[in-house]
Amino acid sequence: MNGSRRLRISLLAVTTAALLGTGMTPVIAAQGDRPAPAITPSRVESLIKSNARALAGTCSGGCGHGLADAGRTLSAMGGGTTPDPEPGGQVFTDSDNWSIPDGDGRYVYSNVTVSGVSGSAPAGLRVSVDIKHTYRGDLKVQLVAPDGDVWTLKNTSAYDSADDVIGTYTVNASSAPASGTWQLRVTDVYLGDTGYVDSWSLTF
Ligand SMILES: [Ca+2]
Ligand SMILES: [Ca+2]
Repeated sequence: MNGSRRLRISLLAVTTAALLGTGMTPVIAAQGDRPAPAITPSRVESLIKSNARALAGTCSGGCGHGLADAGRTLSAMGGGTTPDPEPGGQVFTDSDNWSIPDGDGRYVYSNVTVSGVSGSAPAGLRVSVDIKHTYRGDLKVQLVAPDGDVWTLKNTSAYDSADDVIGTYTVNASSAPASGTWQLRVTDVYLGDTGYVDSWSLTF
């Protein structure tokens, strides 16, 4: 992706468009992953004016610069007219509940079938996990790829007595194909406290 196109520009006062001639200043805020020093308030103002469209009809007291045109102004700034979408996009989820066997060495598996994603899985595959449990240190949580690759998302920890495993892990899964059956597998290594996989998802 072109760096400059990552610039996300929000037009906050498009509705004040017709007010250009009244002395009010529409606000255009620039946000982005990198500073955009070229976009200064005065340049924005100038671009709004030079890209404005004429107001229809007549205005008592004058029409000012006219109607601000967000699209034309953003194009003139070198930005897109549509913000880039958030990274990633396709989410595959299993939200069925799966009880985790307690302290007997067995795993529970929850499957997510990915289809329609060609090639390899991303280097930044996001794995969101929601496991309800009364002592999360009991749990070892792993991701299994369609080709059998395994990544450990979380290991057991005898002293981690907090509840639940809720979070998002990032896995370099580029060694695995994207499409196929992915598994979250969870084991509980200490008897007593119990829980279940509430849901989990993969974001490609
Ligand atoms: Ca347990
Ligand atoms: Ca659930």
